[in-house]
Amino acid sequence: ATLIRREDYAAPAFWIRTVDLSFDLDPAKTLVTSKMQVERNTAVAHGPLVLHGEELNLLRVLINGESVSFRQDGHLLIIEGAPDADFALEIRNTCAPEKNTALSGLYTSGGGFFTQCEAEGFRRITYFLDRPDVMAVYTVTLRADKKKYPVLLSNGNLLETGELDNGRHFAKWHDPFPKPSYLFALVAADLVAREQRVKSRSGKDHLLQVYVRRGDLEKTEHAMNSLIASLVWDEARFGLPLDLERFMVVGVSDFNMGAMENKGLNIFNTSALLASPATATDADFSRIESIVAHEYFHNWTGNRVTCRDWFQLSLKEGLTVFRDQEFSMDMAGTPSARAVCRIQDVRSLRAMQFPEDGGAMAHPVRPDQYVEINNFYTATVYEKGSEVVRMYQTLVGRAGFEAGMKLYFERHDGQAVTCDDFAAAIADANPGSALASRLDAFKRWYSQPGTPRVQARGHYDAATQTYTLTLSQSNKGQAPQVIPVVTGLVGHDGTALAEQLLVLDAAEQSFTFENIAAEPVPSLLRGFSAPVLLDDGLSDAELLVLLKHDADAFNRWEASQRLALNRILAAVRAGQPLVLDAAYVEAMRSVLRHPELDAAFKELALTLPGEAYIAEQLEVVDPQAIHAAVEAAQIQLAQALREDWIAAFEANQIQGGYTPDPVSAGRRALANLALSMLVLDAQRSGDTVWPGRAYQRFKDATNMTDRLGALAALVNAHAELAESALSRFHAQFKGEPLVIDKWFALQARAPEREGKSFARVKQLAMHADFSLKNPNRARSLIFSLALFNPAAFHRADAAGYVFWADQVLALDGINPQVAGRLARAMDRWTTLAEPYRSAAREAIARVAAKAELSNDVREIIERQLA
Ligand code: HT7
Ligand code: ZN
Repeated sequence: ATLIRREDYAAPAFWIRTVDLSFDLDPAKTLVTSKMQVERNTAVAHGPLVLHGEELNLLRVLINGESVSFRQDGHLLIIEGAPDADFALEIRNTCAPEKNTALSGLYTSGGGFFTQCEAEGFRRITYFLDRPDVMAVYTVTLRADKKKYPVLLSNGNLLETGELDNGRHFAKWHDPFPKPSYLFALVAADLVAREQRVKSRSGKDHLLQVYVRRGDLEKTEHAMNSLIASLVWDEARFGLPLDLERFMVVGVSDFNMGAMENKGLNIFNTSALLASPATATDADFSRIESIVAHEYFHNWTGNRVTCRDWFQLSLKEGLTVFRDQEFSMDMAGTPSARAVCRIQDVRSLRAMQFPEDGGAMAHPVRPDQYVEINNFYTATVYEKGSEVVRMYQTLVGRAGFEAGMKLYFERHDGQAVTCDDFAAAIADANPGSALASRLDAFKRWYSQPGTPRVQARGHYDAATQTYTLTLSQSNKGQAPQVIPVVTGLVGHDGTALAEQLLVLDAAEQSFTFENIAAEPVPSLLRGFSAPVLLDDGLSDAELLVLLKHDADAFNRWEASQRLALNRILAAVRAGQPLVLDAAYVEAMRSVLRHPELDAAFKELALTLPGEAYIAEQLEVVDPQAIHAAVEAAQIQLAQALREDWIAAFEANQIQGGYTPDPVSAGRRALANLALSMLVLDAQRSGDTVWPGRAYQRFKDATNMTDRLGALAALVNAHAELAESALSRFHAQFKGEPLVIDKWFALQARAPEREGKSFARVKQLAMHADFSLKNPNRARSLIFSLALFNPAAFHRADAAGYVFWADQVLALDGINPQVAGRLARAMDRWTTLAEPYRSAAREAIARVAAKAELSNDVREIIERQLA
């Protein structure tokens, strides 16, 4: 395996300007002919033409119509005698789509052909300069059996279709925009489309199409609406129009990630595309909206301006996540619905990215090296990358950021560029801003891994009526970063005294507020203005002031989480059972009873911090102790607030049809939380009424959110009725793979009780519906256990780790990318308490000992053992 280093970047020796590809599609053996116009890069001295190719059968290589000598070295095809003058290169090869279980390159799924080329899948289709800085204009001809594959799609505009011999037909496509090979796509399948014609602000007509399998058409309305909303938003917010007459979206059920932004032909995992009230939850509706938007937004941030090399991945991913988060907030509408979006984004950043930044795979937003680029599609590149973009906006203001984006496109449209180019555009558009004067220091966010720790301590001087805040930062001895700290001062009676953007750019700095009449409570990092761990030293009394009065909804929620976290950590650290105090319980009761707070906010405030986030606060992690403390807190909240849970459940029943709007979704979420608390409490008290009501609601529900919520209440409480509800659910939805995924996931994520959840997962791994070959199914069962159910996974008898090692090895033989992701479940093993730590090391060593591991898994495992 080769280590690729960012500092070794060199421009290619050749450019490929145009590609004429033709495919004779056959599942066993597809013939690919590629005719390219190639020219030497005059900026680079002489060198051979070196093309990438993997798992291909090479048939011929011609230069200007003549055969040419070449050699093959591993995955490289080397032509020493490539001419200096521009030339035509023709390559013919075959590949085997039906054998492609890795789902990278050209593969079959559900009887159709699909492609996935990012990051390096194109080289599994044909030989090419498969790197993002080589941009070409593509013309693509597809030939296939007409009956089996009536729909033939590729990027750009349809030029021609027609009939061929032997029941075959063809379609010819042309994409006028030069693009890197990772944005190439083709689809050949039996699909139907939902179509919509739209007119953009500038008056141009566009055809939008969402292609799916025949029975799924009614589940595409939400995706189409999300696409239209994305189009409108990008033109209004950033002045970025759709540049194509036709924009296609296709669903496929075997897919390694959520979706892919191929130019004009986005390909989606069906889980990120299909939704109906009966089969999808509110969370699914919201995820679909944001992924449809994300892929659409890539058309500018990623496709029109792309990455020079894969180290710059966050240039497109961090920026596009930022854009989809802003879109979701704007779609949510009200200030409190926007805050709910922000809270959800931060919760997931803390659950996924913070552990990554402290673990074996810690890397900067712009990594310095990799073995397998697929391992770097991470929460750091995506979510922390988005936080970095958000900090630009905080530092230059919203209008300043929009001006920066405008300059970025003016300078770089049609180019493959770097994160430095983006930083320069935002700073140059905002001379004199808090960013421009600190640009070099700000860029440490791209190069320094780890989550900075910020400490804040305040001092009030009554004599001078000043409040001095001293902020300090540290990140494993690295240089100080530029940390925007949006700060408010709140009076003990709730009066808003001040709000200011403080920019911390040194190891320690003091900021003084004048004319402060009484000692305030500081509300720091409002809206989570930087991705840091904050120690503000606030007392319970001060947190209660913020919970009640803070004008910043994010920090009100944060106070609720801090109050819970302090109690859970104290119990875990002391090795004592958790006993909730009256002050905390009463604070939670006031939130639940509050006449003005939204249901969505109440649900978030009353949900305890996740076990992964709790683990991040501890030096030595005992997953069972954390789980016991969280469970105790839940049981006590369930009992103490029983009457309030009943009231919340009753008050949040929605009459009438289903709509996934934020207000209704928030009410359903609170009703589901209340129901799960009531069923949990019934397990303690022996009451049968609430389990019975949950079962009834499960049966009668008219949408998946309510049905799954009621089922989860029964399963998570280990109620007796859970078994019959699970069988009923399975029977009812056996024809709906995405719902069966939920059935697997729900059981695999059930809070552990006496080893039952783990035993259930092992049993389900033998279920007739289970298969490791379909990534969604593998994720629903195996990943749910290993990455999302710590107490079921980390067992004193090491059985969880043995199971993990077996599954990683089995998956690696099928799909290395997905296996690499599963391997990550052990990233934080060094912080585990004994006996988990030793057992974990043994399991990792067993995987490492396997001779023929993929690069994907080997890189992760070696980093874990380093
Ligand atoms: N840009 C896309 C990344 C992606 C991907 C990467 C590696 C392997 C398979 C993949 N499928 C999609 C998705 C996105 O960020 O929009
Ligand atoms: Zn993306």
